[in-house]
This record gives sequence, structure tokens and C-alpha cells, in this order.
Amino acid sequence: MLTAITRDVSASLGNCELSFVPRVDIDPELAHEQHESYRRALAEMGCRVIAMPAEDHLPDAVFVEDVAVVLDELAVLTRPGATSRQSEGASVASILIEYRPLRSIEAPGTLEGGDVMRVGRVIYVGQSARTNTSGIEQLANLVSGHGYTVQAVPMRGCLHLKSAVTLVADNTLLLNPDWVDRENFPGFRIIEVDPDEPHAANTLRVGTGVIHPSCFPRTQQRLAQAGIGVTTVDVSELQKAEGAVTCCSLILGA
Ligand code: CIR
Repeated sequence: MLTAITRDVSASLGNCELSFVPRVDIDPELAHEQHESYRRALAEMGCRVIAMPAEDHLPDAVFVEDVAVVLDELAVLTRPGATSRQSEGASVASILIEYRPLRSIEAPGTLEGGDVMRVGRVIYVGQSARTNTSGIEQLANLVSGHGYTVQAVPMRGCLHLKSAVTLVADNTLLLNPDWVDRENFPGFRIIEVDPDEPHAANTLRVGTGVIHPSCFPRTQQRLAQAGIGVTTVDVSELQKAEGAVTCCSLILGA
């Protein structure tokens, strides 16, 4: 059984952090409806969905992925590089503590879950503006005793590592070569996003299924040609806040 921790969309989402996309008006009601559809997709794919209440004073709190890294053996509470986001983790910790021993990243380290991509016992961590060397080193120290290797990955032009690359099937990555070099991932089958859809690399693998934003049909055609089907969800309002599909949940086997 999989559990997905999610949190309702904040009424203040329009005041979110933005790094690489221009600020445009966000329709909070539509964002809420799209988030509900996302939760339904998670449930249909076999997750027990935990719906935490919104924290309206924290615009980005819907993006729960960034405040924790959950492994089978433990959960690491991150210390987001965006200072406006550093108090989002406390309420998520109060849920996670029921499932995993908790550890945390301490100052001066910063780390955001969107930068963390686990493949088996290797944890790739993006060297983004939100995640620093101390954060990566602390994560490595916390997980090495459980047999994980942490590998820092240079990246550019986007918010998080998982904006640039995600695992879409066993040993198969979907990647935007403008934002991260494929040479960082030797031995993987690599599918590139369609050049007209630079934001399409963010997919969420749930069990054997994959969730993908509905606005990327060309990349979905590439995935289909590689034998990978996806469940699509419309997350246009969350994309205006520089979010996508991984960021709105923490998925744990439990
Ligand atoms: C931020 O800039 O922190 C939010 N507006 C978006 C975070 C998206 N998180 C993610 O993709 N993991």
C-alpha cells in the first residue's frame, strides 16, 4: 500500500516564490479543483491519500515534496533554500513521524525535495539555487548507513533537478538536455522531452503508473513510442506557481 501526503492549496498561492517563470494571475478556485483531480488520480493509482488542511499564510505549502525526503528507512526533513518556505515542514513532520524515524538538515545546509531523485540505492541531488553543498553532504551522511550513495548533479536554467529529469520507468529517464546533461546518468535509457515542451520532464511515478501534466502531448507521444503510458492531469494553475506533479505529494510505501 502506498500513502500520499498532500496539502490543500493556500488561498495565498498567488504570492508564491518564482524563479524561472513570469508571475501571472492564478485562479485559486481552479487551482483547488485541479489539485482535487490530482488527488483523485493518486487514489485511482492505489494511494491512500492524506489531505492536510491548507496553511493560507504559507503560499507554497501545497508543494509538500520540498520539505522532506522520504526513504523506506527514514525521512529527512529538509531546510528549504527559500526562507519563506522554512516553516512549512513542521506540520508535515507531525504526520511523517507516524511512519518513519525523522532526521533533519540543519543550518547552514539547504535542501529541497524537488532536487532529490532516488533511483534504487543512488540518490541524485541537484545543485540548484535552493540546495547547497552542506545540505547535500548532510543528506549523504544521514543516509549512507542505510546503503545509499548520494551523487550531486550540476544543472541550470530551472528550479529543481526534477524539473529537468525524472524516472519514468525502470532504468528510464525523461530529461530536458538544456537543463541537465545526460552524461550525469550513464547506463540509463534516456527519453528527451519535446523541444517545444521544456517543462515536460517532471513526471510522478506511482507504483507502475506515471502521472504527467496534460499540456505536454508531444512528449507524451515520445513516451508512448517508448511503451510508456501516462495518466494525465491538468495542473495549469499550479504550473503558474512553478509547481508540477512531483511537488504536490510525498509518496511512501506504508
Ligand atoms: C517555489 O518556488 O518554491 C514554488 N513556487 C514551487 C515549488 C515547486 N516544487 C517542486 O517542483 N518540487
